[in-house]
Amino acid sequence: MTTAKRGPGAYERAYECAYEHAYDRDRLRRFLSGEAVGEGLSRRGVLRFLGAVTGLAVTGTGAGIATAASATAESATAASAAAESAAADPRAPGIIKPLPAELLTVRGTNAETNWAALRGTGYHTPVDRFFVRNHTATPVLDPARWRLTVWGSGLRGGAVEFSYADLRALPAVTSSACLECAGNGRSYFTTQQGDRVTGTPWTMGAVGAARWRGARLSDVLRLAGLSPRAVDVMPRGLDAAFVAEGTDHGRVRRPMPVAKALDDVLLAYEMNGRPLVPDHGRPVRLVVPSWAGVASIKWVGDIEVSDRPLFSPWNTVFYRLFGPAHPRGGSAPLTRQPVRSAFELAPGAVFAAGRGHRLTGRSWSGHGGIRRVEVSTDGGGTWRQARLHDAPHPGGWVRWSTTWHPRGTGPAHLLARATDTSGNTQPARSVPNEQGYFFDAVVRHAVEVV
Ligand SMILES: Nc1nc2c(c(=O)[nH]1)N[C@H]1C(S)=C(S)[C@@H](COP(=O)(O)O)O[C@H]1N2
Ligand SMILES: [Mo]
Repeated sequence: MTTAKRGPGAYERAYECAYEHAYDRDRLRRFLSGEAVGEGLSRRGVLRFLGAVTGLAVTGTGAGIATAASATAESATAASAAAESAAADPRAPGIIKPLPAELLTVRGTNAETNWAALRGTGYHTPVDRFFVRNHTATPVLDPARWRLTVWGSGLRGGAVEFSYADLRALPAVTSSACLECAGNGRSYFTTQQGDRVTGTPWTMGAVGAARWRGARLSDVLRLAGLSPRAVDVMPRGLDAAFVAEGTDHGRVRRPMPVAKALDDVLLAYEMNGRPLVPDHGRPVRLVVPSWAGVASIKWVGDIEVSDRPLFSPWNTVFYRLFGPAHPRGGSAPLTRQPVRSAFELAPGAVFAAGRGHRLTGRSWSGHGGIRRVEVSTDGGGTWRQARLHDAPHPGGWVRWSTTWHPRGTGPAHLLARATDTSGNTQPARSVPNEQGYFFDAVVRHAVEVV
């Protein structure tokens, strides 16, 4: 566990830091204009907030790391490549692959998979419809010139560099795993529960399963001279620094405990049997099975290995749960993804009354395989078990199906509720948090019977 690895002092510092970062822009503005008296953040706290942000943005420089300036130049190339591609398709700034509206829905710099486009596609999500979550823009990197630098106080010696050929020469491992954004389903906090949350308003399409192939992170760390004193491992992307609301958070990076890094994490160079495409991390990305997608750093350029706990905005300000239902100062950094389900249907799909329809969907969990899926076609009144088409597999999903004979016409709601092998079942209501992570409640999928 993350908590066991960190001293209580470090945790308190993280909580304090995150607490100071926890307020969204509106609340900060209201505070600064004197409106938010009694919300628990002092003016001195705000000054420290601003100082802490600057401190976070300048951490972690090491030998052989591309500068933010060069990453920006690469992003500019990506943006113009995206502008030239597929004139008829909707565009997302910085995404290179085509984004046909039947397959993907653009949300800012991101694109989510349309669930209806997964029907009949097999276990793995085809790359053409796999969701893209970019904090900035896809950089175009040349595998022949790419280097991975492993460095830090958690190594016995100095920094060690790996080329693409070096990684390819290591034993290759293949792993079928879901990759999912912690904010997947976020829009349902608002549309289904009336909660106000911030962030990309995903429906349920910020998830995919792929066959990943690459080197084990554990092999690379051992070759780099991992010290027994190492505690945390922090990979960092080569994409441009993430700047939001005037704060430069630096390049995307997120620490994980050494125990996870040595367990099942890959430095992947292939996805579904082909070299990674730029949007999904070419030439090399991390794949951190079962964990929030942000851990799976794309375009990795360096990995800091530390003998002390590491912090970045992605385990302090972001990817923790804040709000009245959570510990003051925020939850521990998010790791394993919750249980979720989706129908392979468009929102508002239309069904003919008086005949049978095969309903299909998928369920998944970061806490194990999926043991049971129940479906309700009467808005949650009665439930029946769906047929599972895949064996429960930790880190993966299961496909399922059931038959529905709608009688009356008019609007209806289809519900799917999964239970994982650890005993977690999707609740009727998800406990809200300010940034809208981990929506795990049963989605009420609106359809129409005619
Ligand atoms: N370097 C880098 N890595 C990154 C990100 C990013 O913006 N930059 N986004 C993260 C997030 S929040 C998610 S959910 C996954 C998305 O991976 P995908 O775009 O291949 O689907 O990548 C993660 N890795
Ligand atoms: Mo994400």
